[in-house]
Amino acid sequence: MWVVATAGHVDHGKSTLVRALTGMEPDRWAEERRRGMTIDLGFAWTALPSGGTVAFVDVPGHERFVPNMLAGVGPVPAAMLVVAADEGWMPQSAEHLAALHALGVAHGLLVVTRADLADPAPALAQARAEIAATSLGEVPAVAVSGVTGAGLPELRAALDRLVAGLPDPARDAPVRLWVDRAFTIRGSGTVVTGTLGGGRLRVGDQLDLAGTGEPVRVRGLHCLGTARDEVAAVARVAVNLRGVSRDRLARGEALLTPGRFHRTDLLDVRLAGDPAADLPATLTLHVGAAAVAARVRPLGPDTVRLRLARPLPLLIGDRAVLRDPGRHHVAGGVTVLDVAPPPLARRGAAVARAKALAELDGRPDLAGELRRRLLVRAGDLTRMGVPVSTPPVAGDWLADPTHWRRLAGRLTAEVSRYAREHPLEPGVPVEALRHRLDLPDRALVAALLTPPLRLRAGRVTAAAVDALPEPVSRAVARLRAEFGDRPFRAPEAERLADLGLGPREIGAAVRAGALLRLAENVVLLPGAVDDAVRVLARLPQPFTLSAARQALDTTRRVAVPLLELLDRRGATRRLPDDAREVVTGPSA
Ligand SMILES: Nc1nc2c(ncn2[C@@H]2O[C@H](COP(=O)(O)OP(=O)(O)O)[C@@H](O)[C@H]2O)c(=O)[nH]1
Ligand SMILES: [Mg+2]
Repeated sequence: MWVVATAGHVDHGKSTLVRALTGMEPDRWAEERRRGMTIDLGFAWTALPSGGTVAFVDVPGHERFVPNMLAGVGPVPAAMLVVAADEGWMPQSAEHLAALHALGVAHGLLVVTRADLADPAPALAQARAEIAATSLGEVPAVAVSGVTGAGLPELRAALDRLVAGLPDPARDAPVRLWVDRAFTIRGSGTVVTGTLGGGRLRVGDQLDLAGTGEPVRVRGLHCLGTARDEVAAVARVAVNLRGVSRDRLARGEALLTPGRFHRTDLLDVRLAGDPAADLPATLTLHVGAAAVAARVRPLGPDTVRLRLARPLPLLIGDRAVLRDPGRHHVAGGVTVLDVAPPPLARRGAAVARAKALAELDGRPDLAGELRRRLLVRAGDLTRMGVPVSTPPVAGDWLADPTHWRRLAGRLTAEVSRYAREHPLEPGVPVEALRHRLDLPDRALVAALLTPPLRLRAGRVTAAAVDALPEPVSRAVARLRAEFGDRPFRAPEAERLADLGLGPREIGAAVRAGALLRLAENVVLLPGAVDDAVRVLARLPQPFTLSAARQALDTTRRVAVPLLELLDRRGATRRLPDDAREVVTGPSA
């Protein structure tokens, strides 16, 4: 089954056309039939020549009911734009087309109706040109008369070709069913309807209400007027719900697969077309079948932060319409860039955020999200609409690779520092490391450990150091204490000899990860490499050997082999004139 929404100016023949195609009455209300005007959404369906079924969401054309129109087209990926031959292009032809464009609708059909009343050619030519400039692009066009039936076979054939070109829905996706109607049926209780764009529904399923998060159960399902045990996308569905009364449900609510969506009242979006400069402070955000007041805070030239009056289950990449309800026109389309944006409390945070947003395009990007969030739970990202394809570093934590390497370096340095400050303790308590590295979970500390570091009885120790012969580990402990706050002042050869650290002992300590050997009789503590990179990164780049030596507060005897080691590890780069620079980015 496929779902197509109508669009077009009032009285251009949309409902007449749906009636002629389906034999069903899309205007459901007595008032609509009395006034001969669609006020709310109508629903009807028919079999196509190919055997497939197309359901129509028939929308009102009157400018007063544009919000209803938006609720109907919001979840629907294809549109049938209707223009009357005798009236041609009119204001709501343009406004409806603008809404379809704002939502990024890419599949459509132009129908010029009332072709029995006037030559359809001029209306057709103008409408085609208007449509060609939008997300719909070049669309097929058919001239019909809903009264004489002329052109209807061609229209059915064109609809068949239209639906054949629609993308296949993701049937294993979680369900986000935007409610476009809610009512009570005597004997059954609460029923909601909507366009199921992805996933599947079964009788007995538990779903969450987006508004409150409370659980509801599917008691019955109807599709095309028939009871079903299961309905897969794409479909128009009616869902009979257990566990919720009618007055708790309204258009704009959504039924969700539990735990699969992030409900947010704060989001960052990109505006299409017009710049953000002179937007009113409050607009209405139309997304899915929902319409919610939004406070607008401009960030970049085409990016804004929206604070919603109530939370919605939004995904990165969702398309929506911002509309000024007072001025009766579509202010523009938005693409959701971030549904869990950082607060803008610090000074300069808004400017930094605008810069970050300038690089986003609404396509979920795992590497980019990790780069911005550094550490994040896989479940949190999938709930925002980001597919996760990399393994977690611990539990369901994902880490940005560069950040993770830096954390590992900091962890080693913290372990050494702690050992210096608490020489008598058998290692660092895990909680102390978690706190010092500002990690949200102790499991991350454990995951950062690499030999010779290991976890024993809630503390992190350099395991192999314990395995060194007593005199050597005691000598290393003395050295560690003597470094004090000058980590690059390597002890003189005589001092090493005094402590009983000859080449063999030093070799054992290096293998155990307790010392770092730069050259014969030149040793530092293992954390010195990372410390040195941090110190050097603060120098004006590039820097000379002498500048490095001074910054590190050491001598040529240490600085020369230390810089060579950093070169080999790719942390620094030696330039042709012998100056160096710190390599930033992933290889550092
Ligand atoms: N002659 C003629 N009248 C039509 C045709 N389609 C619609 N109408 C008339 O135009 C008026 C508005 O039609 P309707 O379907 O309600 O327009 P909507 O507001 O776009 O849904 C009604 O009086 C219809 O009978 C057509 O193809 N030929
Ligand atoms: Mg109508």
